[in-house]
Formats: sequence, structure tokens, C-alpha cells
Amino acid sequence: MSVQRDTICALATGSPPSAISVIRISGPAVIPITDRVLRGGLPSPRKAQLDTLLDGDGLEIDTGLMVFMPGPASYTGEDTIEMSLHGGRIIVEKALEALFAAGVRLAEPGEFTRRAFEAGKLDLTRAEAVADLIDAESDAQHQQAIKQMDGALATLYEGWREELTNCLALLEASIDFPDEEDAPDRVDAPVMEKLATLKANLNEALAGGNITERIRDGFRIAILGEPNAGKSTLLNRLAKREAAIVTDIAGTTRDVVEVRLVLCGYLVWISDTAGLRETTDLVEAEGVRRALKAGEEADIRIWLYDGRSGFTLDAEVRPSDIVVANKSDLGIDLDVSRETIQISAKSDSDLDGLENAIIQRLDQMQSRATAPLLTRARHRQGISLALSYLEKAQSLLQLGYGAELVAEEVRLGARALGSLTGHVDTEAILGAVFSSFCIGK
Ligand SMILES: Nc1nc2c(ncn2[C@@H]2O[C@H](COP(=O)(O)OP(=O)(O)O)[C@@H](O)[C@H]2O)c(=O)[nH]1
Ligand SMILES: [Mg+2]
Repeated sequence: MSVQRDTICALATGSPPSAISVIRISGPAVIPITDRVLRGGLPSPRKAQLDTLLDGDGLEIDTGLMVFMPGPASYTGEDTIEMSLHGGRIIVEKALEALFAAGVRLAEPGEFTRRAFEAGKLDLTRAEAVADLIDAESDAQHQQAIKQMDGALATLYEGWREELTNCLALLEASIDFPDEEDAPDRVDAPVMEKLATLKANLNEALAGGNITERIRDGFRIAILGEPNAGKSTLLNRLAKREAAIVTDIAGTTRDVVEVRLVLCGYLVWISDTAGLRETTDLVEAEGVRRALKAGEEADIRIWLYDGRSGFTLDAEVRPSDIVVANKSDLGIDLDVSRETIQISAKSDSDLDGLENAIIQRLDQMQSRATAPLLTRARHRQGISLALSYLEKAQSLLQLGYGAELVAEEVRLGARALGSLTGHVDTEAILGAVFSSFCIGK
């Protein structure tokens, strides 16, 4: 089924102008094409070699370092060359044009990594880790991507799949030797036990996976409180820009305003909400409803109030929430019955107390996620699907159905787990995973 593949190229570095731009080429025609477009011909393998790139008329485009990596010992497993040229717009444009003229086509997003996956260089979870590593903005995202790149998730998922394969072997043995009188009994108990353990592991991963998904996609923090407490002022202060409108008119904020930022090493989404009060204004009432919803969905809730007046929303506060008295510059009448952080959102006094309280909670949540855990909705779906098959297998066993029927469910469960690492290759999954990459990776 070996169809001659296209040779692909892309700019692997950020958009020019930049000091250097790296153009990457991979595929079966790398050798003849390089031989033609480089003045010195094909460079020696795995050595940085200074050479000049020529256009179709033999005119010089630029001189730079060329690194030729013959397959299969390359990222994609194919012959690959990387050209480090000067990062000028016209240079990159002409270089790509020269390659197109030589029969190379522009790579699709993620196509280099997809080829690496197809060559067996990395599994799907590691391929996703490559994308996560490139996208990582926070320290926590970075650490998590490195773990996944090292194969923490692949090992976990493959281990589960192996367990199921063992179950399948037991079940199939009992199908093959149906006449041995006590065979079903001998098989049922160990299969039941393995299924139960595996189910517990999958459920545990689903429960803990929330945190790793949050590290990747951002934790949610909601600022809640009465009108005029200074919620929008605080959001702007944290965002370091005027994201929300601030006035001294109560009821100014109606919609939920969300700001995405890296706070103390974590990616977070902070939402400013409408002040909570009874209102007859239809729009404001909808704002209050949305504020309450944002509060429900938040990982961390900050209750802000004007420190000169008392805090009136005590009934709403949960133990993990943070209560903050604002406008300390105007003097605060502190209620000592509750742990309260004092800030002045408007002045430029520091917000260390509040930031420390947030970090403390994020660290706590993250520490529950030390084991490798699923990082994407795709993993959650695959695991939930596998779980549903395991449950069916279990109930069929309990009801005394034959090993063939049970084996079929176990096989489907193993397949669902196999799709996580790409062991079972489904075109739709591959398309979804690799299309989220940037071109050139
Ligand atoms: N003196 C003082 N005024 C503040 C402080 N924070 C907010 N304000 C003022 O309080 C009013 C209401 O602020 P805003 O952020 O719109 O409150 P929100 O309704 O809770 O969003 C505005 O006039 C702000 O300038 C603060 O720390 N000190
Ligand atoms: Mg506001």
C-alpha cells in the first residue's frame, strides 16, 4: 500500500522579519531537490553546512546553514532538510517559491508531526504534547506537556489496554475449550476482578482529569459581590488593562467580562460579574443570573465588598472561597470573625495577599493531580466510552451470558482505549488531533 508521498515544506519559525527563519522540507524527493536548489548540492548527513539557496534561474536567494537528516532517523522518519536562512520576508517568499517550482508542496497544519506519528516515532498523546508544549504559556502547562511528552499518558493508557487484552485472552480460552466442565467458573472470577479494578482506575482518572484539563485550558476564577464593591476595578488591575467599564454608578457591569491571563504560573480566566442585588431592570437581572452561573462554574470564587460597610453575602460563601475587603485606602471596618484579605483595587498598593490566596488554592488543586491524568476532552470521551463497554461486559458476565458476548464488549473497550494513543487508527481522530497544530510542526 506504499503510495509515493508528497514532499512537503513549511516555514517552521514565526512570521518574518526575524533574525533567522527555518524552512523545513520532508519527503521522498528531498535528496534530488536539495541537490538542485543548493549550490553545493546535497549536504552531508547530520552536519550543519553553509550553503547558498538558488532559485529556478540559478540566482542566489540567500546563504544559510543547511542540515540534512536522512530517514528513518529524522523527526518525520523521512529524508528531511532544515534550512536556516535570514528571516526576511522576501527571502522566505522566494525560498518557498523555489521549492514549489521544484515540486514540493506546502505542508498542512501538523503534517510533519502526523508523518512522525505514522512512522511510529510517537503516539497520539505524545503528538498532542508537542502541540501543548508549543502553546504552553504558563509554568504548569509547560510541566504538564513535558510529562505527557515523556509518555506518562501513553504508558497509562497502554497499560489499561493490555489489561483488557489479558481479559480477552482468558475469555477466548474459555470459548476455545467450551467442553471443559468447570472452564466458565475458572474464567469468570478473574475476568470480573480485572474488570472491576480497571473500572475503578478509569473512574479515578475521569475524576482527577478535571484538574489537568484545567491546567491546559485555564482555571476559572469569578469575582462576585455587591454593586460598587470595585469588582471591575479589580479585574482591570489584574488584567493590567481597562477590560471592564468602571463607574460609580451601581449596576454598570451587566454581562460577564472574561480576561485570560497567566497568574503566578497558571493560566486562568478571571471573570468580572454584575453586582448581586435585587433589581427590576430586566437586563441587570439577566446579568445577576449570569453572575451566579459564573460563580457556580468557577474553581475559585472571590467575594469582594466595600470594606467600609459590612459584608452582607455571608450565606453564599463556601469554605474554599476568598473574602476580600476592598477600598482599604478609605479605611476598613474589619470583621474579625472571618478570614478576610484587605486590598485597595484602585490604588497601586500591592495585591500580594490576594495573589497568595489564589496560588495557595491552585497549588492545592494541582497537587491532587500528580499522577498522569488525561489532559483533553478527547481523552475523557475515550475513557468514558471504554467504561461503558466494561460495564456492559460486567453485567453480561453477571447475568451468565456466554464468553463470546462478553469478549465482544471487552474488545470494544480495548478499541476505545487504543484510540487514545492512536493504536487503533481512525481517520476522524487523526484529522481532529493534527488540524489543531500550526503549519510547520
Ligand atoms: N477609593 C477607592 N475606590 C475604589 C476602589 N475600587 C473601586 N473603587 C471605586 O468604586 C466605584 C465602583 O467600582 P467598580 O469597579 O465599577 O465596582 P463594581 O460595581 O463592583 O464593578 C468606582 O468609582 C471605583 O473607582 C478602591 O480600592 N478604592
Ligand atoms: Mg462592575
